[in-house]
Amino acid sequence: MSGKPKLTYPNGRGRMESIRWLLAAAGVEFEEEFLETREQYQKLIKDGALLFDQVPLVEIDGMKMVQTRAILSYIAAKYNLYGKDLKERAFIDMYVEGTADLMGMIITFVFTPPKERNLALIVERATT
Ligand SMILES: N[C@@H](CCC(=O)N[C@@H](CS)C(=O)NCC(=O)O)C(=O)O
Repeated sequence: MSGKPKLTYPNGRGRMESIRWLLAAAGVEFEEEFLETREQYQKLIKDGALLFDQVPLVEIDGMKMVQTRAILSYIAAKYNLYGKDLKERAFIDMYVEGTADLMGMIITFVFTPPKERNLALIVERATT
């Protein structure tokens, strides 16, 4: 083991992308394992690596961390990127929750029939 955090996720941006950005902003190098088969994913579950049977999985400081926002909070706090005081942290949390809502809208959009999609609302939320 190299000591670098190890990120496990399918080969795509998805929920792992904000974690990659945060590590990059903190100047931390990391390794990645891309899940390409169902068997890889099932092995992680069988080995007890996924607390809620979901990825992203980030192995860091001896922990197998899941849940995107918990991972982000840990990395942000560890590398002093989580505000200088409680109020700044509150604003960071509000921003994180707002962007998570936006991400939810985008994910829902993909699975909504084309005639029912409201792209204008997503663009408005993303830009204002
Ligand atoms: N609340 C979790 C949601 C994680 C999640 O939905 N992960 C998806 C991939 S993006 C997953 O593992 N799906 C497989 C499953 O739920 O069986 C987080 O924020 O990390």
